[in-house]
Amino acid sequence: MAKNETTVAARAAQAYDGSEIVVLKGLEAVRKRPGMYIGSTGSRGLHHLIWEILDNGIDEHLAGFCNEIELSLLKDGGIMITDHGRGVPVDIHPTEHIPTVRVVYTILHAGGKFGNSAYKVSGGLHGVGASVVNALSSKMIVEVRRDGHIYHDEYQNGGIPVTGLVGGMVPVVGKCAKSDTGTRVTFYPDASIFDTVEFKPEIIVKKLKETAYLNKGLKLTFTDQNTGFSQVFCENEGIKSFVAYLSREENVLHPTPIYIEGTSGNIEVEVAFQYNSGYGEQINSYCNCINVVDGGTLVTGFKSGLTRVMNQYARDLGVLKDKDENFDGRDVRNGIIAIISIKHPDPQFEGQTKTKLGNNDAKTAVEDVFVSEVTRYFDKNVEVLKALLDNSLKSYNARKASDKARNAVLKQLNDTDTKSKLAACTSKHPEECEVYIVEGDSAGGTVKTARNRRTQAVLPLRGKILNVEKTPLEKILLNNEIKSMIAAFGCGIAEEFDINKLRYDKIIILTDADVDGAHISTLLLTFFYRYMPELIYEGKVYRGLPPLYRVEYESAATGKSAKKKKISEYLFNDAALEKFRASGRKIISLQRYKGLGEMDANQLWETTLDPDQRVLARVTISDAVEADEVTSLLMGSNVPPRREFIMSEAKNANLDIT
Ligand code: 0RA
Repeated sequence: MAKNETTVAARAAQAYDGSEIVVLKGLEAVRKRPGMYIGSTGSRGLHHLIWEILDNGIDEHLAGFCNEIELSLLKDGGIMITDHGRGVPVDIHPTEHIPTVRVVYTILHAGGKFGNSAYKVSGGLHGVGASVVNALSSKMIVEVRRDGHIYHDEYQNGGIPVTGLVGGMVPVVGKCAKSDTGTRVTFYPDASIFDTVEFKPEIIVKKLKETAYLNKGLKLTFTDQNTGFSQVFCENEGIKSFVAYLSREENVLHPTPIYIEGTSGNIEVEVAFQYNSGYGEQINSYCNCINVVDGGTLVTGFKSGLTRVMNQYARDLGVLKDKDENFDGRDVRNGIIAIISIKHPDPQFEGQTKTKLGNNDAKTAVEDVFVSEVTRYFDKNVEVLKALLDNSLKSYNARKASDKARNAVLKQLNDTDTKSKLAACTSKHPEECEVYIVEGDSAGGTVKTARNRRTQAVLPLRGKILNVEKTPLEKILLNNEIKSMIAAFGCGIAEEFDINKLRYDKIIILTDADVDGAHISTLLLTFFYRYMPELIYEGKVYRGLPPLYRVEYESAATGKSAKKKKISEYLFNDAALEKFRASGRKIISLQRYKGLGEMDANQLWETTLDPDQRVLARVTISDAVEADEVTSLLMGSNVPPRREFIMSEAKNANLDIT
């Protein structure tokens, strides 16, 4: 029997009342398959227990009855969560005939949505309820304050009640002021179920910070009794402050985030957003305080509302003229940081990871509330509106300019002279053709002489290629090296890229085996990865590996009369050279190639071009990602890591020469 499988009968024997067997069966199901209810029995699942109890308090807040929740990590490993809501009802439940509080904490799916419909919304991702937490705890204590009484109920070993009822009711253990109401739940996760039962303060703090932003005015206090650490989270401006926080390092285009709220049907909608001078967009969305990572209908509603409003104003104010096209979504969202938060009575989460909202009414609700409220805002704050329209217009103009530049360049690429540097191959069958991209004209010249003209094309690049990081596409397209690559490959770039038009089966990068060569190859990979990623996904890009050394040695004499022969061999790295030296063969000469240019055509053919002998390394996605990161590091504004990188590379460079 598995460690957490105690039989229902054995557990029932611990209960004081045999009629509870049905309840125990429900809780037993949770203990048998905890993953189905809380996702995992690891640290994530463990913390899910806290969120489940916390959500009940938040629901009470959403219903308008609770402004304060406290969480304390106890010295004995337990956690105590106290809300100052109305207190879970303790009366006898109409159908279960036991105290309602006991129903909530022992009957599966009783959760917070039982009984009356005070609960419009439930926050739990799985909405599994407090009984699941009880089922997975070795001990749970519930203390309810209502009507001046303090009620107590306690459970052990996965939800088995150990408190005797008094006249059918949970016992009163103390008195309090009538105004002092609320629910306190203390529980101890079952160590025989979880891989770890250690709560992590930093995980809790992160959650509470987010929860405070999403529930404006709710005061959340965290205390870790093990360390004495304590922190209060309360955001009176909710997601408006969240956006201000996310924009804190940005150069904002208007002083405070714009905040929108409203209700449509039974869906509550809140949106906060602020623009900055950066590019791109960041939109975070929440449904019932759950981060819907993949967005979905609530984000679609926001986007279409924003695009509609901005285009309408742009026409009304003449920012866009009759002849102009509309702003597209990217224009109006350029530089935005936004939070969308809705409360929905019946959220449907879709997709494999259940991280996308599917409800169509959420789209309509967000769009309607957003459009009507943001219109009111803009009508009163015309200066902000003008700044944002100007921002959209800049993006629109840049987009048009880059479309124009790109089209011009792509058109020009069909002219033969841009291909002039390319030594084409004669075959027109892509499946047998390959193109060598070679560093420098001199190496290029040797490769041209050495190659198989029928199937091997050569494209020499002069010096270093443009770093595409942070260079707009229209500038990139003016770069000659890049132009000749696009022209040679024949398959376009960026959105127009079409791998079916690729003229070669292999694109082989051939650089010297030194720091400069590595740099060029990094820049090339970054360019491919950003603008022609399919080349890498489809495994079309390779690195040629030229040898580092050529050794001549005497063959071992075979038989008396055998003459010793001079034999030569290529070695591709220092390790191979070490191994060769260790073999004890007599070296007649050792040549180190400092670059491709030092090889004659014959040697180059043998070592680097001949498909039967050469060594090629296919470039993988992770090679490309790494190149991209290195490039960002070298270009980024973050100076310290950049310096560090160059220093460590310099060290490598030195090692290389010795
Ligand atoms: C339903 C009705 C009432 C309170 C609650 C649920 C409630 C549940 C939980 C769970 C944790 N904390 C809670 N606080 C309140 C009250 C009904 C009434 O007072 O009339």
